[in-house]
Amino acid sequence: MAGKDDLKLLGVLLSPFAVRVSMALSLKGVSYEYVEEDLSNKSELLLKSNPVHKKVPVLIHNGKPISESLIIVQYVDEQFVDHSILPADPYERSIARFWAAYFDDKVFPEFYGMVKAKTVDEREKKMTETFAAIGQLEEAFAKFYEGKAFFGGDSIGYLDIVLGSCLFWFEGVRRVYEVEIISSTKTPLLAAWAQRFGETEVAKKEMPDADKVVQYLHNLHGTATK
Ligand SMILES: N[C@@H](CCC(=O)N[C@@H](CS)C(=O)NCC(=O)O)C(=O)O
Repeated sequence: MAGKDDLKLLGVLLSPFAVRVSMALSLKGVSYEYVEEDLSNKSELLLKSNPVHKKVPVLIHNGKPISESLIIVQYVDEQFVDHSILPADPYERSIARFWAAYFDDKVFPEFYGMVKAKTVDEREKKMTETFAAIGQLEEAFAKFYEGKAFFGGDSIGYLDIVLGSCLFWFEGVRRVYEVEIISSTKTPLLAAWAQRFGETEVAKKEMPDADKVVQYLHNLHGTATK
């Protein structure tokens, strides 16, 4: 990396969206300053950098802010050429983008709805919807990626980062609710992928501890930490 790059990442520890950006920068071997935001008291820098959504992550590159994790990861890939994150082939790239958007539009909202659910009935409904949504991803893996170690091929790429950034949340939810979002029985291809993903250097370095999610869930629902 040229010495001229000044990179600042605004994030919060438990944001899988911010973790995506850390993972992308880590894959590229790019150094950056991480700034932990307080979402109950957002900084002027965050409000000024992402005035539309006022959300993390924001990557500020040489003073210029970029928002929305999927867009930031693509930006990082285009800006820093070492270790491509998106596939080179335009069709494969479109497939990776399709499933990344699918994850954010369909899987994550159901999953987060389950996390936030206030009643058992609501949680079970959201759980069923999460399973249905993740089932489509299992089918996508079989159709487009079977035989590959990662969505990115031999090494992790765009879709790996998008899905992989949520694995610590899935683990936290497993510990608290005893529900496996990705399991060897229902989604065997994704379960094997998740195992491989967890063993990568990037995951070991950038994935927050699932204990933090456990703590968050207990605080959210006012229950004692086990
Ligand atoms: N689509 C956004 C989602 C980002 C997002 O939801 N960020 C949350 C933290 S995980 C946030 O900043 N929430 C603050 C708020 O909603 O006010 C992305 O991919 O970057």
